[in-house]
Amino acid sequence: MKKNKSALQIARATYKPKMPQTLQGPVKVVEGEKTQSVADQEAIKERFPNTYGMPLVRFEAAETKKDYAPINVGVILSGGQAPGGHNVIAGIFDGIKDLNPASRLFGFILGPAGLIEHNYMELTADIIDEYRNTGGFDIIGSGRTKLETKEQFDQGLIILKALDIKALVIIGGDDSNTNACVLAEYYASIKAGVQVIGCPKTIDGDLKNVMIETSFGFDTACKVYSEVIGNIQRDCNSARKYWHFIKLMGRSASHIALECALQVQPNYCIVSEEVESLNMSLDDLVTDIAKAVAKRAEQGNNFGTVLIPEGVIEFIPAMKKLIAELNDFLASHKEEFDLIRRSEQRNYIIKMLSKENADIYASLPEGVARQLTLDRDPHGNVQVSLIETEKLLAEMVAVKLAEWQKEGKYVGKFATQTHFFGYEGRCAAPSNYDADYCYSLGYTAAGLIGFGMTGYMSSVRNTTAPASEWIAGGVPITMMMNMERRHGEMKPVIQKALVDLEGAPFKTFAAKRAAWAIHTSYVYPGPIQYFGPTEVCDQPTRTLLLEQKGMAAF
Ligand code: FBP
Repeated sequence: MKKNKSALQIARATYKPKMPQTLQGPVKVVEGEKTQSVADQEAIKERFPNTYGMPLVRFEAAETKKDYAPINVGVILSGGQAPGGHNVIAGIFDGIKDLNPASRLFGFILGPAGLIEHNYMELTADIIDEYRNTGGFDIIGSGRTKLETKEQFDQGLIILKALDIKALVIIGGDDSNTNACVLAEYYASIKAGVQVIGCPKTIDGDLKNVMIETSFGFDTACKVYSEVIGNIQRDCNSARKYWHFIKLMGRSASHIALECALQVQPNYCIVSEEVESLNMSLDDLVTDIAKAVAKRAEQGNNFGTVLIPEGVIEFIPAMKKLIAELNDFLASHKEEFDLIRRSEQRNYIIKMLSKENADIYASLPEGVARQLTLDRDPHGNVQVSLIETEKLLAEMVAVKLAEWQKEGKYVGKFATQTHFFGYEGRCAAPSNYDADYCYSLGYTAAGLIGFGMTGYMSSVRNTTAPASEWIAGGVPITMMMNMERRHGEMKPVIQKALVDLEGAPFKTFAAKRAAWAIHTSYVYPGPIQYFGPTEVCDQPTRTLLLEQKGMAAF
């Protein structure tokens, strides 16, 4: 066995990602309808005069291969890791080599900062081969530097020109692709001669729309979390003594929690979007969970599982207001706050907040109150992954049950375990779905480059069908945009896809959850399988199946 490599890694390196039939030979581009942004058309058009209104494009098989000149391409991994990133890069590499074997690929190191700081490496065949079908972004690293100012774009152009790079692929989430679009527009406006193409990445699953079925990494991450939740469910059904409160990553949308719920059938799953739409308070949420615990206790079942999306705190309307005031306050008083003695910080914040928010802040357990004042991310947001919502809810449910016990309304035992699953899934070896999807996204990006496109996102659709039937093409990024207030200013941004409460995934969950709450209906998905029968190895997520085939698919 090779040093530093597991047997699975060695076997997996030889996996050949499945691809759409159309990409397996010469292709031509077929133009579809001209596009419009999803909202605020006039405002978006005004800001993107060179890249607005372009048509959808689709690749179709051609009789003969066009002649392509060799091209140098740059690639950036932006934001949080997501399984499959290395296959996107492998797909780009193979794609541009197929255009012309003299083409070259350069990776910018540690995210957008690599472009600005001129930190790069050439990605040659031997390097690419080491990373095929592996998880992680370690081939070139990733970072969260925002690429948004003209100075940064000009600085980037210096190195792009020096390396004779004519196209740049940015692999990122909604914010990074918004920035890719702004960069594409800017380079087009100054006739820089550099195309910019985006690729949809994020385990959170919230970069999707009519033309982008899913962001890569969502499939693998959810399968990893579901495996572990399944194991916990089997443990809790064996010992029958704990309630497990499990927080799952997903900064804002609840797609991950919902997908895991559909896979494992827990006793309770919070969907943040529903919490907001019902205008629930923290106490409402705690009461609802406590009721589920009490009902199971009536049948002698003092165990269960509760899934918690990490972003829930910001969807509780009262907490959202509190966090907004805290964000504004800390943005202007951070230095003063840091000088206050740790033991006094809580009282200091209570004094500084409006009465309504101060009352809520004062009612929070010490730990969570502190976590709400921790450093913000580069976008000025609370880092929700640092807030221990799972502990907060477990503690508050315990208090509620103790009150009910005194009043004679609850008889049972309530012992808890808390967990947070996030980083465990972000760099897992990509499932077959992600390995195939990512390779096709990368190969498609190379095709878009070959046909001279800019301001497009690589799109691979129809992915619940066998890979040979997938549809590859490009979507103008401006099509996904609307105007939103960011830091007090209206900005064009890609619309984030939250859980649709009218959609089949949520409706299916809503139809089943009452039964899952009372009965022990756990499903144990087991680990991702990379080799074996297709019904075991090539299943897309429940979310995608339900979205494409309706509730009957469950
Ligand atoms: P992206 O949106 O950049 O893909 O990252 C998503 C995510 O994994 C969230 O689920 C999580 O809240 C956040 O990143 C954690 O960020 P960090 O890696 O900076 O701790």
